[in-house]
Amino acid sequence: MCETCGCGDSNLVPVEIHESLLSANDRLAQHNRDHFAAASTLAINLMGSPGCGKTALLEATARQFGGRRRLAAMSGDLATDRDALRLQAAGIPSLSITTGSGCHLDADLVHRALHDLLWRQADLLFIENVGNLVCPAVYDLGQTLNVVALSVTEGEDKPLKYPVIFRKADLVLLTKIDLLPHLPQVNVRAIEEALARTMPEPRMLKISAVTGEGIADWIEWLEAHPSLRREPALAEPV
Ligand SMILES: Nc1nc2c(ncn2[C@@H]2O[C@H](COP(=O)(O)OP(=O)(O)OP(=O)(O)O)[C@@H](O)[C@H]2O)c(=O)[nH]1
Ligand SMILES: [Mg+2]
Repeated sequence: MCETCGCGDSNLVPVEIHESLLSANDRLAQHNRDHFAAASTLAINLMGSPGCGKTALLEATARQFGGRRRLAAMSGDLATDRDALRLQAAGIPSLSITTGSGCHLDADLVHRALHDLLWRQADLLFIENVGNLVCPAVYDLGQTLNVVALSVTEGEDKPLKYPVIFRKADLVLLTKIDLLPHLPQVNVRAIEEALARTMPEPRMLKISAVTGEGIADWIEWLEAHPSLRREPALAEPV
């Protein structure tokens, strides 16, 4: 049961308390946003179901950048720091935000993590949210971009069934496309149609963290963002 957003049982959190929690969160999110702007760091809230490939995407992202951009990451995880360790091994300064029973990150958790992570020099800060298609969509973290990863095995109807998170997404990454040859029943066109009915400005890229297909397009999309520092920070791969 989620005590903050009441996702487990909405009767347990009165509406007025829920709204006041959200407005407190929004104030802190703005504070985080000010920090990101002052440091010229593009912050990305990466969301998606458990196991959809968020950490694998970030590992592939680090490989593709090859040190041309400074990256940093924080990973929301109920009980382990495994994702942060994977990202550190991939060369991304990272820390874990352990949420215990919490099913999402909030602005306060991110703000506290900002004090413990060397992120100010980073061009891009990836905030890997807790694997969940519901609550992460509700809590502003101060990010500039919302990216949702959706793997090919989750079902074509997920944008229709979980519309809030897809409505807020600036980009959807269809992950694990290397599996498609083994999944004749998966209809990518139906996923695109569901996104077209959900996202105000539908935008989807197909990627595989395993083969690297589509990762260059994802990097190109990030590089095109107007608030990303124009000159890549580092000349040589690390
Ligand atoms: N075939 C294939 N498998 C992938 C791909 N990306 C991730 N996986 C596998 O999917 C599983 C989950 O990947 P993760 O990167 O841990 O997923 P996640 O979304 O970070 O998971 P949580 O943080 O636990 O929510 C692992 O076994 C990965 O090896 C991909 O592009 N293709
Ligand atoms: Mg992960």
